[in-house]
Amino acid sequence: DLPSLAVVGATGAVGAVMCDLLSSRKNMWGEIRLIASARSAGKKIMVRGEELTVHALAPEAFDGIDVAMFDVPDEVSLEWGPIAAARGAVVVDNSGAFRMDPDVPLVVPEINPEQVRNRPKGIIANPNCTTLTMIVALSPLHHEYGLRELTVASYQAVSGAGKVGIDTLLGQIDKVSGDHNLGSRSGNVRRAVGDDLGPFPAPLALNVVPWAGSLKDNGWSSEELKVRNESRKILGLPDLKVSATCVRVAVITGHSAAVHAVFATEVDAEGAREALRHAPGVILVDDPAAGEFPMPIDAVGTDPCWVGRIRKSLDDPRALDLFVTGDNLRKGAALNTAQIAEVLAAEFVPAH
Ligand code: 11C
Repeated sequence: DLPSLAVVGATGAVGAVMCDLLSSRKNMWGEIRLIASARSAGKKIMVRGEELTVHALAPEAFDGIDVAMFDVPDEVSLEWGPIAAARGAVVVDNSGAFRMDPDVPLVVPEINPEQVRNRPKGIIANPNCTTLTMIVALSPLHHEYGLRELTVASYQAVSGAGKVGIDTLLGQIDKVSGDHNLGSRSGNVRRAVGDDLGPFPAPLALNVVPWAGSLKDNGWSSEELKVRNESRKILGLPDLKVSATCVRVAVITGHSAAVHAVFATEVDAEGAREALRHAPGVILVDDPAAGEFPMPIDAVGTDPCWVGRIRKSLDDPRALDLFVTGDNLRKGAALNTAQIAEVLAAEFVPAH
């Protein structure tokens, strides 16, 4: 018998991508049960060509479930992850609730798939989308040269903040389109956009906002600390130096990052490209002469981490500069979660 799977948060932005992925990837699952808040219970969603009815989140909803994927806010995962685990499901959680728990592995299947077995709490965590976008490309470079330091500036899409993020930007674009004088004076864009900032601290249309997440100590944002802490845990480098500045841009889907990476040994741009050409989950798009760069408008809807603009630093023979882009809802969230669940699914299938 194939293992059973629950998708918790099936009606959110990531949940919708998850339902698509479950319909298009190799099927590893018996029953698939969709679960969401009571508000969404009863909705119908197509998965694997079959119309499924969304169940309300309740302890019994996990009965008979082998693997439960959670795409819900931190506080929902914190409460319901342990309930699902206590009912016998292995939980793969895409929130920030458990990522830094030493008893919860933080897994990227291209990098540390063996970690799925170290799960004393029955919970496995999926990294933050900004971390995921760059880490898949950084791991092969770490193996080649030995990573020591990262300086990162992110360019994050509004869908990282969920459906409300997408709706907010689209609404703002409607408000600013057609007025050709908006760019000439401070305050013009704010006035045109009005009060509807959605989940963001400032207008996103015609703007860049150097903020994602919540305020932590000494001016750092939660998102910037996640990039640092999660990169260290995934790569097994507790002393890795990481400085991140997380920025929101007017992109619907596709997180990007400019990365300056310092290594233990001298690097070589062509050697780095060669390592990335053969790396799982990576696509090298690095031909500036032909106008080919990794960009969100191309990466959206695709699986790999797109990487390019690879340069050896002019001032440090041990450093590389590069640019990465990936679909924050796919590899950044639903796809990585599905890949972890697929590693688990193999455990439930009796060996022949
Ligand atoms: C964003 N990366 O783009 C965030 C959303 O820790 O999973 C995901 C937050 C998280 O806003």
